[in-house]
Amino acid sequence: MAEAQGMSLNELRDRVKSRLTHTLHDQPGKKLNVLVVGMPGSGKSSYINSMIMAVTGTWHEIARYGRTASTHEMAQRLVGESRVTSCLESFVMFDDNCHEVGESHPMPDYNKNIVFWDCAGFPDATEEVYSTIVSLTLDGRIPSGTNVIECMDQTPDQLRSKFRRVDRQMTFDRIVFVLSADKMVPYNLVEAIRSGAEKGHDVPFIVLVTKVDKCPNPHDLQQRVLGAQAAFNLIGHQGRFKISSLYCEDVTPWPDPDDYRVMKPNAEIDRKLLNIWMNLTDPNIKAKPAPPAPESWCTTS
Ligand SMILES: Nc1nc2c(ncn2[C@@H]2O[C@H](COP(=O)(O)OP(=O)(O)OP(=O)(O)O)[C@@H](O)[C@H]2O)c(=O)[nH]1
Ligand SMILES: [Mg+2]
Repeated sequence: MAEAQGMSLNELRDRVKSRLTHTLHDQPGKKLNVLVVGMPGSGKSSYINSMIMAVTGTWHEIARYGRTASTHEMAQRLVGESRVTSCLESFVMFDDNCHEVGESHPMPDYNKNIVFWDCAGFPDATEEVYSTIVSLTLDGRIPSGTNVIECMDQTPDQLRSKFRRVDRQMTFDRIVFVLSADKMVPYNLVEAIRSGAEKGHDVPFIVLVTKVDKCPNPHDLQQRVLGAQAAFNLIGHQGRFKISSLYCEDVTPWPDPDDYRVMKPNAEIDRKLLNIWMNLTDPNIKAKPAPPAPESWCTTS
């Protein structure tokens, strides 16, 4: 990442656009899959939208985020309005809506082969259930659109038998764990995801601490970050730690209520997220392929 230091924001953005355009260009049909996990309301959906905004400068809500869900109670109420993610849902990044009407695509030769998977946050799931769901997801056994919240009351064995069908084309290349700076580190969830991710996959991690603006005291923020680093115990380049606020009404609202735009570009957020793009698209960081499925399981080609 040292090479990205000292670059102007525009240079960094151009470098990222070039990386995105060339990602897997020698492997037609293959996708770069990124699984986004974290506690409810931590900012997973906002992160996906913000990663597009950092590259294009256009706010495009592909993952529905909790518009006003500043508290968990509000988030609970919004479940009925589908503002809270309850499914495992895949999003092709930089689709044809990612730019202003009348403008051309910011990366005309990009293959639309980067897919982010927004996974519902699980407030009450046991470590074993969450870790099984993460592991099954990484095996390519949970299809996009599955309501994973409804699966939470099942046992690991029930889950394994429910999701028998393996998509052998599917591998996850990265996991992004989103942690909110104003909340305690969810140790159970961290452990569940670590063990789910390690079961035969060894998927490189990025931990992103969000909502830094909600933690104005630098000492408190430092304590949170140290606690999270200890919980993840990230080593080598299998793990990266990032800290940034995301595009949201609290931090980056568009100043003119009569303007159709929702979020105002923010150079500090863009720089941090573009650096995350550099890491996500680094061809030297690789996940191990998922282990072969037992023969008794039905597989898709
Ligand atoms: N202040 C502040 N608010 C943020 C930030 N990032 C996201 N938010 C807000 O936090 C709320 C929850 O964000 P979401 O992106 O919906 O969170 P989520 O993790 O997808 O939530 P679930 O789908 O319910 O699990 C929304 O109101 C966001 O606008 C941030 O960095 N700072
Ligand atoms: Mg969400």
